[in-house]
Amino acid sequence: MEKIPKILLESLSNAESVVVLTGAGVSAESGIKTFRDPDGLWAKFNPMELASVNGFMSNPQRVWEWYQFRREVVNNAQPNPGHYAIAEMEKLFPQFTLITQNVDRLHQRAGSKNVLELHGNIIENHCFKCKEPYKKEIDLNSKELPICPLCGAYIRPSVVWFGEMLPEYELSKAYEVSDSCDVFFSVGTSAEVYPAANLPYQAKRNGAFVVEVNPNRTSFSHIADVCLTEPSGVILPILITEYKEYIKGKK
Ligand code: BJW
Ligand code: ZN
Repeated sequence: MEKIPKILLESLSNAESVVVLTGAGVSAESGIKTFRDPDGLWAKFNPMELASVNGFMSNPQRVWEWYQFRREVVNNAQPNPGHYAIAEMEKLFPQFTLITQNVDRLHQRAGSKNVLELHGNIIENHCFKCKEPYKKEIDLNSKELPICPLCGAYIRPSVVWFGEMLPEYELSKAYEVSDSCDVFFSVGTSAEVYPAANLPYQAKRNGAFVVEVNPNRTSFSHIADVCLTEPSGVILPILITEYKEYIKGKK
């Protein structure tokens, strides 16, 4: 029995441009904790202490160690079928953009090429003060907080913390593709953090067919044209299979 509504398959078959926005839920099946689920990171850790400029300034060592711990988790994780399905989508449509809030680089490891990282990533680092990229390899077993060779300030992970601006190019490109796409997917995100949470609304306002992939309802669910309420690692591979069958049947 088919699990994907026909109307979605039909919209995809007519689509010139498809956009996928992802959040932490996509990596949940890889064993990486989300932020706002009951067992998520923010249930155990204070975001203002660990993911803000003030948090870093008041205890840089603690923040650095927390990111070292998260890097180790990511290093030991593997992309899951949801990541691979999204990487395959890139090959199925004339224009495809993946906008991710995720900082774990699992999309790229699954083969996604056209990726806009809205919140940076935890793999790279730069100087807290002069912003110069820090290229030396980081020993994941070391707790030592590196110092910038140029200005002597602390090195920080290249993520976007609360209160910080998102990278300009990525954000403007994300708005541009969301404004003009035919089908927009919001996958594994609670859609609570701005400005990323504006993008599905933006797409909807501009006439896109909007799909939410999330086992739980979000504040955005009532706006979506279709809600696929299963884990992304389960439903996205099914979507790909059913879409290919649908296209074959249309020829
Ligand atoms: C599954 C699943 C499965 C589970 N399959 N799905 C009021 C006061 C102060 C600030 C603000 C304010 N109003 C707005 C702001 C701005 C603030 C903001 O939005 N705050 C809100 C929380 C209210 N935004 C910012 O500060 C941003 N900058 C900015 O706006 O600059 C201008 C400005 C400055 C100052 C004031 C106002 C404007 C920056 C945001 C940076 C976010 N950074 C983080 C941390 C990154 C680094 C790190 O990882 O350490 O990014 S926070 C965290 O949330 C992370 C994520 O990318 C982001 C989004 O979370 P996501 O991905 O949606 O995860 P969850 O956990 O929320 O949801 C997971 C979902 O998956 C759930 O729905 C599950 O159901 C689902 N799921 N299993 C599919 N198998
Ligand atoms: Zn520096």
